[in-house]
Amino acid sequence: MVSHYPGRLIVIEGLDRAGKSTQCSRLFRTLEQNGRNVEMIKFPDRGTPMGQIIDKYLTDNTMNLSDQAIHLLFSANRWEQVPHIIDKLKKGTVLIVDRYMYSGIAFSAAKGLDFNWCKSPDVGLPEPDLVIFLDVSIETASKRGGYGEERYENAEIQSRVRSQFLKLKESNWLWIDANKSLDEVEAEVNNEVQKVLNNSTQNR
Ligand code: T5A
Ligand code: NA
Repeated sequence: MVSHYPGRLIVIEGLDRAGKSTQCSRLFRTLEQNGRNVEMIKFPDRGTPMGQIIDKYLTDNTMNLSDQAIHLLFSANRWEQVPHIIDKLKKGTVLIVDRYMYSGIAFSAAKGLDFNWCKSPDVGLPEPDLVIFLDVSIETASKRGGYGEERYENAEIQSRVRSQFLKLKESNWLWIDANKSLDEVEAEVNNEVQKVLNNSTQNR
């Protein structure tokens, strides 16, 4: 599916420590070097007032917030960026998005909230042209830097989250084995993104 704006929305998803932020930066650099008008966005955006509550929730296990309330905050944290996202897409920017609604749904549904209820607050967000899912094994992820510091970083939660992601997978998803080296994953990402961008140039 290709959006009706000249820009493109590329989402990178995956479990914790799958390499999302690293691959987003690498993709950004490549596209920038190729002369593309490109920008990176990350969710949660911890820099806004809502993002600061989310950050506290993730880093402070003693903070009590109902599962529904934090779910809605994560979603609102995306909605607050929508005017900016649409503005950029209208200007032809390629937006690289580090986590999106899929993380929102998968993490909350993994806690036991109703799957369809979890989906509803994000209905209407700009649809991605491509979702790249970095699939890392829990063993590999747990050996990567900083693992275990935040609320959801344990094997049991991560494996439940992965099953929820599987339910969200659609035809515009690319599922990559993220246990491979950074360079191998990067090559696959570049390859697939290039296809989406070539496609959109033809359609313009
Ligand atoms: N969440 C998020 C919700 O519950 N609801 C929501 O709506 C949203 C949006 C924080 C938490 O919030 C939850 C999900 C999360 O539990 P976050 O801020 O995205 O989300 O989390 P971060 O801590 O920023 O990121 P991650 O832990 O998910 O890590 P990344 O970005 O996947 O991994 P990255 O690139 O930082 O890499 C981690 C380390 O691994 C190495 C890197 O060099 C780095 O040291 N690495 C590799 N090493 C070898 N081979 C590879 N292929 C490697 N890839 C990465
Ligand atoms: Na990250």
